[in-house]
Amino acid sequence: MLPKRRRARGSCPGGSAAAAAECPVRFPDVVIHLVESRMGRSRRAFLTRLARSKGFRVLETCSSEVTHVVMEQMSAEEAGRWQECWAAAAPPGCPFPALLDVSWFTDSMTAGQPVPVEQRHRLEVPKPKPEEGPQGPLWLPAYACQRPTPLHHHNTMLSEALETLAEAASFEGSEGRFLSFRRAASVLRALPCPITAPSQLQALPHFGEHSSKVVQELLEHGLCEEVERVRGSERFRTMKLFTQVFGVGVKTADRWYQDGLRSLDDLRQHPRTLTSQQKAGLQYHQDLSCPVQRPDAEALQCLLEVAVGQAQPGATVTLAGGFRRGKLLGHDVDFLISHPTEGREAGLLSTVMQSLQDQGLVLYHQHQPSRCGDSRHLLWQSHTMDAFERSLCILRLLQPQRAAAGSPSGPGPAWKAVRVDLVVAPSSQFAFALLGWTGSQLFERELRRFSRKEKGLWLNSHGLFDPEKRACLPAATEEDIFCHLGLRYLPPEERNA
Ligand code: DCP
Ligand code: MG
Repeated sequence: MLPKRRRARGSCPGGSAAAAAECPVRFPDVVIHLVESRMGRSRRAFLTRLARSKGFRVLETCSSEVTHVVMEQMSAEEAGRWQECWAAAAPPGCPFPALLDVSWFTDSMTAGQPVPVEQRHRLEVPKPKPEEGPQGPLWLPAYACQRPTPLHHHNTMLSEALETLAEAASFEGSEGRFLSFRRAASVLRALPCPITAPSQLQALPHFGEHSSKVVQELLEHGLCEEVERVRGSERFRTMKLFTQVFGVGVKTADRWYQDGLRSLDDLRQHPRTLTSQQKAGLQYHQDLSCPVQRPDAEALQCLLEVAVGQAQPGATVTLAGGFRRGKLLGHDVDFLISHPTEGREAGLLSTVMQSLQDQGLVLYHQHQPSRCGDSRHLLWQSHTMDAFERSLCILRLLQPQRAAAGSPSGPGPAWKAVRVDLVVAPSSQFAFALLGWTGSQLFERELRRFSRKEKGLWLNSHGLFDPEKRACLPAATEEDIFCHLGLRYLPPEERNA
C-alpha cells in the first residue's frame, strides 16, 4: 500500500513535478484523472507525480481523453453525482471513463504498469433517483469552456454576491481576488440545480475558503455582511459610477476618487482634462446608463446592413457580444463586419461611418485603424486587445414609438444614444473574431487559458497557433476551433460564464 499522507515535496520518486511531467508516456492508451475531492490536494499531487514518473499519463482536468477516473474515499452516492455531472458536460457520444477506486491505482503502481480493471476496482454507482434533490457535493469541470453556462440559472443571489466581491477586488487592482470570486460565481451559474447546503460546494472547482464562507453565510442568514458592507460603501458606489462612464477605466476612476470627486456633477464642474471619449460618455450618460434592449440591437443591425451593403455588396454584419448569447439587455451592441472575399472588407468601415454620419446618426465615434500585419505575428501579442480595425461609436437610434402620440410610456424623446462597437474582421480570421467577440469575457479568458495550459496552443481573436509546429490552425467556423481544442462545441447561449 502507498502511504496515506506524505509530504508532497521531495516524496516523488521522479523528483520535481516538472521532472515527472517530462517522463515519457509508456502507456498511451491509459489516461488517468485523479479526483481531488476527498483525496485532498497534496495527496493528489503526490500520486500524480508518482504515476507520471512511472510513465503513466495523468490529466489535471477531466477531459474527454480520460479513460480511468480514480477516486478515494468517495461514497457510491458521491461517485454517482460526479458521474451525472460529467455526463452533463461531456461531448455527445463520448464514452464514460471507468470510475475506479484508488486500489486500481495502487495495484498499477506496484505492478509498474496498468493492471486489468477487475470488478473489485470498480465503484458501484447507484441509479439516480429523480425525486431526490442533490444534497452532497456537486462536481463540474474546472474551466468555464468545458461546461455549458446558460443565461438563466439556479443560483442568482449567490453568484451576484460573489460578483460584487469580484468587482470590488477589480476596483482595488487585485487581479487574483477578482479572478477567484469571478470564477467561483461562474461555477454557480453553470450548476444544474440550486445550492441549498454548504456541503454541496466541497468538490466544486474554484471554491476557496472565502467564497465558500460567503455562500454559507448567505444560505444561513440570507445576507452576507461583507457583501452588504461593500455594496453600501462610498468607495464601491463611486468607482462603479465612474467606471460606467464610456472611456473611464479603473485607474482613472481611482484617481478621481483619490482627488475627492464623488459624483458626475463633480466631474462636470471640476476643471480637468477629460478625453473626448469621456466627454461624450458624460454628455450622453443618462441614455448610456439605461440598458440597450434587444429590439434596439435588431434595429441597429437593420440600418447597418443597409449601409454596409451599399458600401460593398456581399459584405456581412454579424451581431456578437451579449446579444448573440441571448441576453435581452446589454450595455452596448457589438457587431462584426466582414466580406466572404478576403480583402474586400478593406476600406469598408470608413464608407459605412460616412454614410451613418450623412444620415445624422453619429453622435461620437473613435476610429482605430487595423494593426493587423502578419496574422501569425498577432498570435504572439498580448491577449487583451485584438488588432482589428474598429469604430467605437455612440449612435443616435431613432425611437419612433416613443415620440408617437398615445405611447404607453408617454411622449418622450424621438431618439436615444446607444453605444455601438463596429469591428472589421477579414474572412480568414472571422471565426476567431466571432468566438472572441461573443464572450462572455470570463468565457474568453478561460478558453485562452485552457488552450495554453491544457493544449499548449495560443488562442486569440485572430487565430490559433501551435508554437511547437510554428503553424496556425485554420478554422472556418467556431465549431472548428472547439474541435481543434478537443472541446465539446458550446453554442453562444451556453457561453454565459
Ligand atoms: N471582450 C473580451 N475582452 C475584453 C472586451 C471584450 O473578451 N476586454 C469580448 C467578450 C465580450 C465581447 O468582446 O463578450 C463584447 O464585450 P462587451 O464588453 O460588450 O461585453 P458583452 O457584450 O458580453 O456584455 P454587455 O451586454 O455588457 O455589452
Ligand atoms: Mg456588448
